[in-house]
Parts: sequence; C-alpha cells; structure tokens
Amino acid sequence: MSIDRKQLDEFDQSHLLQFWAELSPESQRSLSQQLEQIDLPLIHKLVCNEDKAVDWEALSRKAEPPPAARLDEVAPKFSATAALEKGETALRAGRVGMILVAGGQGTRLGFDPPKGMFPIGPVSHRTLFQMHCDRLLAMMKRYHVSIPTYVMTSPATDAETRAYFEEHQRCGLAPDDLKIFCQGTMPAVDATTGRILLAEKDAVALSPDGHGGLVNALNQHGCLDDARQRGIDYLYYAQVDNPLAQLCDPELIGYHILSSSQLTTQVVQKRFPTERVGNVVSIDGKVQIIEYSDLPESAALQTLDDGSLKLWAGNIAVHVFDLDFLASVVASADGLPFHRARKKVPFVDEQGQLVEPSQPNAIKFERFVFDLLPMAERAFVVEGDASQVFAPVKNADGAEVDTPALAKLALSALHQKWLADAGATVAPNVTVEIHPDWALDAAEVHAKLTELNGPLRFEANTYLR
Ligand code: UD2
Repeated sequence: MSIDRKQLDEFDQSHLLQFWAELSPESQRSLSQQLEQIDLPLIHKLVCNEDKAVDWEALSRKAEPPPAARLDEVAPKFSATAALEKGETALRAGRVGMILVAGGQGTRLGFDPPKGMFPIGPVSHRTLFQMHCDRLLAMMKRYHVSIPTYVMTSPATDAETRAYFEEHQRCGLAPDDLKIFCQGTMPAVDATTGRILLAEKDAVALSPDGHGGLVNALNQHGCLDDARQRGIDYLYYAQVDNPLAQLCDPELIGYHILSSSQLTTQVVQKRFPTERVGNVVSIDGKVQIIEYSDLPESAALQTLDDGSLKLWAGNIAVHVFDLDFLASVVASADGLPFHRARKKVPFVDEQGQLVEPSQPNAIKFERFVFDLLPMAERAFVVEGDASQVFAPVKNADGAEVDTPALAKLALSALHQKWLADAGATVAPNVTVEIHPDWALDAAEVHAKLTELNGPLRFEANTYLR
C-alpha cells in the first residue's frame, strides 16, 4: 500500500497521518486502504465549493407543477385499467426486478440496528424487511414469476443486514432472488477547515455516499448485468423505511411502460407546504426534484386559485427505472451532484481524544438518486393516495410526523378499509393486520370474504394470514 503523501500535503490533508508512527502495521494497512479509496481532488473541489453551486432561489422561481397522472383526472392520458393490464403483463413475463435501498443510518429513529430490522407490523411485529419480502413473495406467487430483489446497504448497515437475512432464511426469498450489495462512502470533513475527520487514529470518518450512490454500486457489484441476464427490463425502487410502499405495483409499472418513460416517480399530495419530502416539479420542461431542505419557504407556500399548493407533488421515493436508462447513466453517475448536510460527526482530535460534538461540526456529502431525473429524456409522474402508499418510519415515537406509531396506524387503517369495503366490520380500537398471503389488496380481500361466505366481524386485534 503506498500513500501519496505528496497529494495529502497538496490538499492539506496530511493531518490524517498524524498518528501514523504509533499505529501497528495492521492499523497502518487499514488506514492506507481507506486513504487510497478517497478521491482527494474531488474532496478538495467540494470543500472549496468549486462544484456547480445551485441557485435554489432562482430554480424554485421557475418551478411549475409536474405533468402527472392525477388521481382525480376526468380524461386521463392513460386509463388505470390499461396501466394495470400492461404492468401485470410485464410482471408475468418476468421483466420486473426490485431495488430496496437500506443503507441509511436512520439516526432520527433512534434505532441502532439497520432500519429494515425495525419491527413495524401493527399486530405481527414483522420487521420492515420482512413486510417488504412478504409482499414480494405474494406478488411472485400471484404472477408465477421470480422478482429478483437487490437490497442496497452501506458499510453502516451491511454486516447486520446480511446476518439478519441469513438468520431469517432471506425472509423467504430464494437464494437466487436476493442480492445484497454495498454502496460507496464519502469522508466527512470539518465544517470550518474542510479537513477530513478521523473517526479513530487509524480510520477515516466515512458515511454512506447517499442513495445516489446506487448507480455506481449496482454497476460495480454486477447487479445491472445480473438483471440483464435475467431478462429484466424494469427495476422498481423503494426505500426500506416505507412499509406502505406497494412494491412492484403493476399499475405504476404500466404507466411507466405506456408513457415510454425512462424514470417514473410516484408522488402524493403534500400534507403541508414544508413537509420533509422532495418536491417533484417541472423546470424548463424537465421533471426534477427539489429537496425539502433546498426549497425556499416562499416557493413552498405558493398556492393556485383554488387554494391548493402550486408545488403539490411530494416525492415518496418510489420509482420505476428502465434498466437501459440505468445502464446508460453509469458512465455519468459520477456527474450526479453532491448535496451537503451539516451533521454531528464524532472525531479524534489532535491529542488523539475522541470528541462527541454537541453541535453539527461536519459536512457530509451525499448523492441523491432523484438527480437522475434531469438525465432522463422521458420522465413520468403518477399520483398515489398517501393513505395507501406512504407512511415512512423516520422519527422516534413522540415526534409529530413519520413515526412508527403513525405508520402502524396507517397500515391498520388501510387494512381495515379493505375489510370494511368488502362488508366486514371492525370494532372500534381494534387493530387488524393482513399478511399479503391472505390478501395482497382490496380486490383480494373482497374475493376472500366472498369465499368465506359473508361478512366477518372483528372484536379483537387480529392478524389475518
Ligand atoms: C427521503 C427523500 C425525500 C422523500 C422522503 C420520503 C432524499 C434526499 N429525500 O428523505 O425526498 O422522498 O425520503 O420518505 O432522498 N439511503 C441509502 N443510502 C444512503 C442514504 C439513504 O440507502 O446513503 C436510504 C435510507 O436507507 C432510506 C432512504 O434512502 O431508506 C431515505 O434516506 P434519508 O432518510 O436520508 O432521506 P429522507 O428521509 O431525508
């Protein structure tokens, strides 16, 4: 291992070797390996803000609502029935794969293990990973097909995620249908000096490089080739933290195909202007997403004549990608912009002491997968009903939004609605949870109740499976 000391000096990062003399050969090797992975010219460019700074104010002033298939459209461009049929045909033909991103550190939730291991089933206490896999398995059964599933981890979640799937027999997925792959990392830098932080005397403070690291990671781990060899044309994408995500929803896949879209995004009507979701907008005829943290409040508060939000479309990070599109952007994946986040990052100071900052002291650099949108010539946007597709688990219970308790309520409310619409009754304060093997959607619940000869009454918490 050779460290380019000259380059470290050139970019004012030679402090990374300040403890070198006291390190064991093993520790020196480990630190060398880490330093070799760091693109010092890139870090320098980011620290000096030489990358393309985005004028979010100006961009937001040009932002218009995106062209979208809306829930209440009178004369839709494509009918939901046609979309459903198109998507089911693609699923049956084995042309659909699944990407689940699970590399985030989930600090806001206050749950140390990888977020996918969080128990969220309202009655079953199934984990997020298990709930997603149960739905995928039920979809495979319904369409008599394999749906290859690619789970992206990061060094922060990889080992525990692999162990979890090993201990739980891949949550039921066949060995060939589950590929776990690890995304890249970026060093955190001191917010004042721009110097890369040491997490330990022999370790750089590294963080996941954002879910925008997906493209490089998919390519480097052979997942795109694997999908190609398996005849996959479309990759459905969702975040592990949303237990309501309707993975591989045939209707959304159908809209993607009918619109000849390369990157389709499912959105929901934002609940309030400053909701912490990306804003799906159209700028100069291009669909793109302005993250909540970058959208000026004045732009978020704009309303139309009917009082509704002008920028109404909230990104729930559910996408359908053309495999060809993903393969085509690999070469330009390094062109995805970096977003900066000011965070508290523990570091080793010059005296070799570990410091736990009480205030944000560092800058992390992340790429966002939705920055692929401007690279797509054809992008489509489809509105979903938040009560059916979006209940993210972000914050610890007690917070106002996006907590486990609220996600459980949303899951149970949806399943109760399916039962009520099929004629069943659920006593007040009773929680019901439906395993996808019992029923995958409202239509199947209806068929099930008909099969069971008549309405059911639920008096106690029930897990139907
Ligand atoms: C994300 C979206 C936001 C909205 C919201 C919906 C971004 C930047 N913002 O906000 O627009 O869609 O979700 O819930 O996407 N992840 C990785 N690797 C990483 C970072 C994140 O796999 O390096 C995964 C993470 O495991 C999680 C998801 O991406 O499942 C969202 O990550 P986040 O929590 O950083 O994004 P958030 O919630 O701020």
